[in-house]
Amino acid sequence: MAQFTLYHASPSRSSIVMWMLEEVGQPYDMKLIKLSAGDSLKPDFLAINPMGKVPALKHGDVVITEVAAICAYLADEFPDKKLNVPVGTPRRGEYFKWLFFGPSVFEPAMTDRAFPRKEDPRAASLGWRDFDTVLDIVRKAVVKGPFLMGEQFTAADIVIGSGLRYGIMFKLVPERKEFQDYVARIAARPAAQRAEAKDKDIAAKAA
Ligand SMILES: N[C@@H](CCC(=O)N[C@@H](CS)C(=O)NCC(=O)O)C(=O)O
Repeated sequence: MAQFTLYHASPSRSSIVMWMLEEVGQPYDMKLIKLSAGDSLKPDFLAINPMGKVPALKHGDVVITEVAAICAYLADEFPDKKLNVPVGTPRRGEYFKWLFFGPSVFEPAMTDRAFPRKEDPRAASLGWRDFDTVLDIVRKAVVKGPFLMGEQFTAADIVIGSGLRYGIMFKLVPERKEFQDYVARIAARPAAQRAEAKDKDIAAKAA
């Protein structure tokens, strides 16, 4: 039995964690959760993640949920892979900024764009700005390249880059060259390709 078990619905946000697991190169077992069959809301899975959402990653007796938390955890767990910015390095602050920016700013702003509200909430009470402003912040960060932290590819690229990939796929992020170039750079990584191939294989078997 591998030390990690990924609860995965293919394709979904848990595909991002699969990519991260491929980056750290650790063996992992996979438990497939079929969202269309309501698996995520069944008691067995609710015992793993009471929110009934994938991904969840089991490491020994510990269950970790939330994409960005899992990516940060794995990056710190395997520092030899150089996917984190270590404690004691001032740039860890910027690295953390991007890890948190993904789920707490980029994703909610993109969701607001995808599902506009009937009534605009008070901007000052939201933890994020409008999608165009947020996207421009991401654009300025990726245009310098090659990665968010410069020459070093980190878990933050997996989090923010996956948001961009999905955003482009769902036509929420404009197909601008700077986004496409960055996404192509990270998607070409062997680990990203392995994760994508595994998702294709799962989809083919389910068809
Ligand atoms: N905040 C969570 C979001 C996870 C999430 O929304 N997962 C979706 C799949 S992409 C899910 O499990 N949906 C099933 C459902 O809502 O029943 C994270 O970042 O991990």
